[in-house]
Amino acid sequence: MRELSEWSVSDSGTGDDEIVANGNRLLIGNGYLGYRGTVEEADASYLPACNLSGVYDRRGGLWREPVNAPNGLSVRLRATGAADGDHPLSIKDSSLASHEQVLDFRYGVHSRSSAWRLGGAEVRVRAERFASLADVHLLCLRYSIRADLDIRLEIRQGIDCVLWDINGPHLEGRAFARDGGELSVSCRTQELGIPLAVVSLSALSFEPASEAVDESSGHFRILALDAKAGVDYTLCVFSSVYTGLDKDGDPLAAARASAGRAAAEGYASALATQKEKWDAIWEKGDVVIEGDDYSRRALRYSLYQLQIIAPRHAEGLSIPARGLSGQTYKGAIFWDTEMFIAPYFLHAEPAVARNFIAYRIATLDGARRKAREYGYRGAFYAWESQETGDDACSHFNVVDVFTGRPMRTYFRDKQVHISADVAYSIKRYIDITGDSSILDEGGLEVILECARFYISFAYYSPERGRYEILDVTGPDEYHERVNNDAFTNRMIRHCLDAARECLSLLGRTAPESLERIVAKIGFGADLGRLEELRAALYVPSPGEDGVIEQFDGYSRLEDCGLDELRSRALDPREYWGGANGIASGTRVIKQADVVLMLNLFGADYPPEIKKANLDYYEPRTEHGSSLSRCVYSLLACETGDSEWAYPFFRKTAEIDLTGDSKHYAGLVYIGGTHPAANGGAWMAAVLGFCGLSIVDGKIILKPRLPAAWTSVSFSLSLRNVEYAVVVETGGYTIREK
Ligand code: IFM
Repeated sequence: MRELSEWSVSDSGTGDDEIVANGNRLLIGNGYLGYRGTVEEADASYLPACNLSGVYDRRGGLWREPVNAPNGLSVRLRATGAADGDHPLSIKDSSLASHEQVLDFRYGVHSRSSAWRLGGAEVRVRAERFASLADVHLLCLRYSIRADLDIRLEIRQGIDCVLWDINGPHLEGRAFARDGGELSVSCRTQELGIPLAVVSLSALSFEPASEAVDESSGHFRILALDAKAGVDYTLCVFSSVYTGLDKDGDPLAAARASAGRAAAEGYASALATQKEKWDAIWEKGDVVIEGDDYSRRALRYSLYQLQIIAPRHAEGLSIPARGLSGQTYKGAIFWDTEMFIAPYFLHAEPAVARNFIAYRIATLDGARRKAREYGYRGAFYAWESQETGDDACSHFNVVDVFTGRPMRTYFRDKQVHISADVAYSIKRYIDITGDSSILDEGGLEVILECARFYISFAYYSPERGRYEILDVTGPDEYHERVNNDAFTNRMIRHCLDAARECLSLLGRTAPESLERIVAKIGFGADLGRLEELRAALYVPSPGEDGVIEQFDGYSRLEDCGLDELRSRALDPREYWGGANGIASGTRVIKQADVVLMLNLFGADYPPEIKKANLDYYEPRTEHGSSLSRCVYSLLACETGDSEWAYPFFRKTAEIDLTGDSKHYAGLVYIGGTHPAANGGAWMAAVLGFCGLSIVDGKIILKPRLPAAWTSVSFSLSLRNVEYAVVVETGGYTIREK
């Protein structure tokens, strides 16, 4: 049973599916690591993970994916002297009498309370943990045991090295060390030999009857405890993770120092600091919806999911499509970050949005390599980008449910809009923050290289006297290899405009920098081509009925309804796109496409065009991607239909609470958290219902709240000034904080 309260979500499920869902739902993290919401006794079958940001590994010929660190918060309890024999006290054991896990999403604290009935005795465990914001390497756990009769227990506490990996194992060369209550594991990744160390330092409130060490599947202390009825026995565990990518010297020494500092400070004090840090985060990042408790809670929970993966600790890191909830989607960064996640941070904490751009600047060479690989110039960003910017997306990215064979997919080579998405996010950052220094720090180079990619990609049709964009895949991934995808063409036009505007902006503010950058990448020869392409690039416009055809020939496809299409599916996991997908020959689309374009370039289109396309495309949209519903919600707000938009917002905001989303693309597991939808929920609430936009540094609000909401309050960080904004049905107030 799941319950959502003001600042917490709880669940008492113990079935296999519920355990996996809670791993995502009750995730804690701090941008450096994500720690799944599993119980302390979890073995690999519970899919536990301490997922590290920006650390990747490849084993053999398998997909490259992020590394899960050995689990330094492992605690397993065993009743060794119960009347009815030995019992492992796990939530899967038949002696379990009650169980509940709670995530406090105000302070990022996961807790659990579980009781087991063993003959006449009840043993209860209460545990609480958090991923420190003060020291991002650190996880802190307080674990207490109480029995109502005297009972002998065995506690196995330490670092579990048997991990849940999708394409692992990734760590080798394990070495253990021990110093009293401090256990450590040092190892390295297989592919690049990156050193990694985990320390687990425990402080006990009791004297164990005996103590031993177990090194079979990790590094553990085995503590015998003669528990007396009614007495609390507590372990505080401080676990620290460092890798060779951290700039702190030897990972083991750094992890020992970090855990040692925390142990000296103590759990209670570390928790108090954690709360102060979270208060500061919410001061900038909170959004409070009044009048509708469920929406307020679900939106805050979505923002929590974004905050726990925000990379604040290092320059040049971004956010993967499944956050830090595991290795799904290869831990890769998609367009999700630029188009769905960045807007929240751009308005609440622009420094984080700047870091996403720093990541794209740092990976520009990877994008250049990809362009060259396909015979183009400039920068073709990876569809699935890891630490170097090389594309982790395979040409066979979905496994067919019927044959078990990998299917040729075209996400990697045809979703060319990705480079324009990157350029879009840089331009938007400059427009909103007014901070154009990013141009001189690599931003202009990125935009110009993206423009150059399109210069070399576009095809000039002498017959039609225009440039066309052929053989691409738009956001709607069910229709591959199409011509003149409206979204893609419009995004490319924006990229060319961004290049021209940023060239002239830097020319005004720092002419020497401009000269240096243009000379460095030899863009002088492309300036004329840029103008030519911009002047003659074809962007599809609305037909007589106001509808913009998604791509050439879309309207000639079978117009079968969604229900009819669903009835044709033979397997609930089958992939609807690709060469033989059931959607490919129809007008059913996977996710918002033209409608997204109308949102991004709203000023170009009158309201009746927006409405016509909303009405046309929504019934034909599967919303098979978590990126879809928020986009419809946004456009419906603009066309004045907030009530229609409202359920789309709710579905988006609750996605990681309910766990209601696709878990498979063909046979490939795609479960985890959904940062793009979390960001989409913010967009729908603040950009959609509140009608926020920033024009020339000025805050514009056009309130159109749904009937259930009485107000929305949020902070806005604009050009180094913090504002408190309150939007109500009939008006708004803006105050400098
Ligand atoms: O980027 C998205 C894509 O648009 C749809 N499939 C999932 C990807 C990752 O979220």
